[in-house]
Amino acid sequence: MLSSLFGRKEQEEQVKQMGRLPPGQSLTQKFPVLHYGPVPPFNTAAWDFKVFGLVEQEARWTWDEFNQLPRRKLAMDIHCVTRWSKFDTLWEGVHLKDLIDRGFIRPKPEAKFVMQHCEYGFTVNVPVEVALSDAFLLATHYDGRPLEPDHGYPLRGIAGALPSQPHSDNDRYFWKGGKWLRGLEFMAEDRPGFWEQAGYSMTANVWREERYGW
Ligand SMILES: Nc1nc2c(c(=O)[nH]1)N[C@H]1C(S)=C(S)[C@@H](COP(=O)(O)O)O[C@H]1N2
Ligand SMILES: [Mo]
Repeated sequence: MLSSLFGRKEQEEQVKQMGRLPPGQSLTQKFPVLHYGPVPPFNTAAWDFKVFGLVEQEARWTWDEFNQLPRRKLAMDIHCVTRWSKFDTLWEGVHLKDLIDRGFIRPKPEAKFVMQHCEYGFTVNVPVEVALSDAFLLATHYDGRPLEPDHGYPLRGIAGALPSQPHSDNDRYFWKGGKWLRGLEFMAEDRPGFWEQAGYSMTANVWREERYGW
């Protein structure tokens, strides 16, 4: 953990020396909010989560059912394409690999990409390896509390880097986690999501600084 006794600049120097500050990023102690469009309301009774596309069997969970799935806690460094990074953020939620290992989801062998489907039709694409990596989570909690509405309540994808393992090939910019997540579609071919259609990178690797363009 970075000592909060230090100021922003000192903390940034620390993570830089640890190899955790990607090129072109700077450390923030705040938690900026970034998204397109309004914050959707959450209706417990109407909410569901769907897994579809290239899976042996489609799945659908209500909010109550989703909360019975196996859970994990995860510390993450998150890196926004707008150049702020936030370190040692703590998340809790459901990990896709646990769902697959326990047979809740069975992707077909030809599934190579996952599209996250969010409220209001927002989408974001990642390769299956990223979605199944340790640095990706379907998060319901941040810092021990349910997500704030602005940050994706009740469920969002989290993409980032593991503090203990910087420089993995699976480390993505933070936009690769969709807020207000409602479903996952397994796909054989890659498809651009919302920001990718607007010119952001399909791959979004933070260490290779893949910000814009395909
Ligand atoms: N549904 C939805 N999710 C989204 C976005 C969005 O516009 N809509 N923007 C992405 C972008 S560009 C970023 S940087 C992060 C920001 O998450 P935050 O607001 O919690 O910092 O959410 C990502 N997830
Ligand atoms: Mo972003």
